[in-house]
Amino acid sequence: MSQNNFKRYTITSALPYANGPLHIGHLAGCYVPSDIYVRYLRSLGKDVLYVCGSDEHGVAITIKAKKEGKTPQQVVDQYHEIMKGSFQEFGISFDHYSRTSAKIHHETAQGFFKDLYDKGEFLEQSTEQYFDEEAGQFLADRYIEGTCPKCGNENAYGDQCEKCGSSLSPTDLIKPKSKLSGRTPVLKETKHWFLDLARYQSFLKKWIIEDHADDWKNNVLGQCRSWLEAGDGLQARSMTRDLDWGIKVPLNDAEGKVLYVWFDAPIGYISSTKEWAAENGKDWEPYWKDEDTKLVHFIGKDNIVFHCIIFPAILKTHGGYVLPDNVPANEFLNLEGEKISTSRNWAVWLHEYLEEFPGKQDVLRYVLTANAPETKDNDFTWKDFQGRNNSELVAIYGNFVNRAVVLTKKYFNDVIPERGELTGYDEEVLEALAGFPEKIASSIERYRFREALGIVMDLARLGNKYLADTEPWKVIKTDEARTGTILNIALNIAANLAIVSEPFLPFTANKLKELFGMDEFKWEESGQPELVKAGTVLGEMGLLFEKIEDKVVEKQVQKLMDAKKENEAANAPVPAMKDIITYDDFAKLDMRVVTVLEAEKMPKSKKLIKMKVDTGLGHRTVLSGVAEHFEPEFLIGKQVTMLINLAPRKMMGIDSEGMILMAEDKDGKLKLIQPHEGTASGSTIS
Ligand code: B3M
Ligand code: ZN
Repeated sequence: MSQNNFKRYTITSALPYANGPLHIGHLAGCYVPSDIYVRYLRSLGKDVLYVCGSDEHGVAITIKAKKEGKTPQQVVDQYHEIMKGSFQEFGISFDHYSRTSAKIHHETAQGFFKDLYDKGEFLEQSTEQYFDEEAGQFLADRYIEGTCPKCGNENAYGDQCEKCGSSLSPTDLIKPKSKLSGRTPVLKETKHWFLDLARYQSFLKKWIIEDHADDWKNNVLGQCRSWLEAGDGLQARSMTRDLDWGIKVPLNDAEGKVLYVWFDAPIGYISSTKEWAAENGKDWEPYWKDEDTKLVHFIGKDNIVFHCIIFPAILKTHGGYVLPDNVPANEFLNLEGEKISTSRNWAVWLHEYLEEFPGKQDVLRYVLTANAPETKDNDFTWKDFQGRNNSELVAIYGNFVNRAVVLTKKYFNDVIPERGELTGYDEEVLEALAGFPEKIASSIERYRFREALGIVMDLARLGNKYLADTEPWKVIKTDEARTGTILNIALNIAANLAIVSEPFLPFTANKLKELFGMDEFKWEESGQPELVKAGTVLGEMGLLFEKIEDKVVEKQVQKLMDAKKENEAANAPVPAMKDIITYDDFAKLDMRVVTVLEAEKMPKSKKLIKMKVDTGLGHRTVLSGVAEHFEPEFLIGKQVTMLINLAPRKMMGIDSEGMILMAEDKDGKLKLIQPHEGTASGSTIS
């Protein structure tokens, strides 16, 4: 299992759907872990290729396009750029970031399909599927809604009921409805190409459950087992869809059909490699075909079946490709106790984070790793974010490095002092230092990034403790040479810290690199007692970490609460209709356009504003409970609508002679009801 048995490394992380910006769940799920792993391999000097790209097909895209009133192409163009930018900003160091709309990808995916087709690997089956006669198209699972047969939820999807979690097929739904037209769809025959997974059952079982029992993560093995050991075994799965967005099925009798997005997406890793190779004058094939290549897929848990069962079956059948050595899938990250949700806006968006915490990419990387959902779902909270920043990054890492640097500046003019004779304690500390890189590496190689980061922080703790124990700020008063030795050792611990923390905190490590004038991060050089030499002049470092105040995180929590309220309001039902009235009832209401002449807050009232209005029939005084919604100045001069024949009512000692009409939003916000411009005061409303 040692890294050294492989000649090169192909590392992939899931291709995110180009249907929205990235949030912390994406980073925690697979991008930060894969980036840590890759940076570590690079610092070992390995031949590593790290590829990714945008997943631009499937109904995830077409549904978004429909919702935004855009074409699918416009949607993917927009989000591809946004996602690519966010990855760059967070230091996710892909060698190449492609997209599945690329020509090379269409060709590659079609090539795979054709190859499997020619080998007779597909079962051609005609089945009846729902068709929307008004929209003139077959309906993908997610385009059908209806009542769940298991729990009665009226908004179950064609593939799943989100309320009771049952997995469904569209024909299971009671009262199915097309999301395109709202009509009841009809069943119509359509032909599709199914991958007969049963044929690979025994191979997959041996490869995963026997060969990888010891090195794959338990959560991954567990899911694979549940597929492979299910009573009726692996079922055939359709690799094509009736959809007008995607990669055309490369057969003559497949008009209007595209490849299933999960057929083409993983092949995107290969296309991305081809594109990278073409742009860099390299050969792509060894990265996928040479037995000495270690292929690792970083993904989230919802992608396990596709990466451990379906894609390997495709690669195996095609032949000539290596299979993944590991698929270290993470569980999910929740946010403040609730599932992250794009549609409910319950998320921390990366572009917004950067606006509010500029330059603090490493803080987020740190928190997401220290609290990574490696073995179970985990929760991101702003309180934890603040705590880890203040009491770990600032108090341990930052404090240690700062003290060593500041004292060197103060006592030795920024020059790393000579190391004199070592005490027993010095030797002990240097010996401990030497043991760190291997421990950290061992955790990284087993995909235990939280654990690895914990050990990195232990090294910072060691440095902190060393300074606290040796007290150079006191020793300087009596023994400059000894002070020099202490700071020399402390700075060496810091330089080592730079190397071993670089995979996790690349921005911070780079500052240390500048400080020490190091040229590259070489893992093999870490652990050395004299990594940086006496006489070296320290460069500029800049601030590493700074305390985050309560009010800053409270604002973030508030922002989430606001999003929740807004969302609840948006989804709240519109109030039901009141009882029917007759025309005569209606005709009794005398509603007019009036103009507000004066408006002021009622003293001692939170809610009431007193207005004087021109009704066209004279001036009236009205009290209106709108002080929490409008400033009096805003109302002056506005034309609004008023019920003028409402019996006067005394409020706070004043007669209110009528009622100003308001529209009330679902979230309780009031809006004025205003006439078309230039309507005279006193105009009747009917
Ligand atoms: N786009 C699903 C997802 O974003 C899918 C991953 C493809 S990896 C080849 O969760
Ligand atoms: Zn249900």
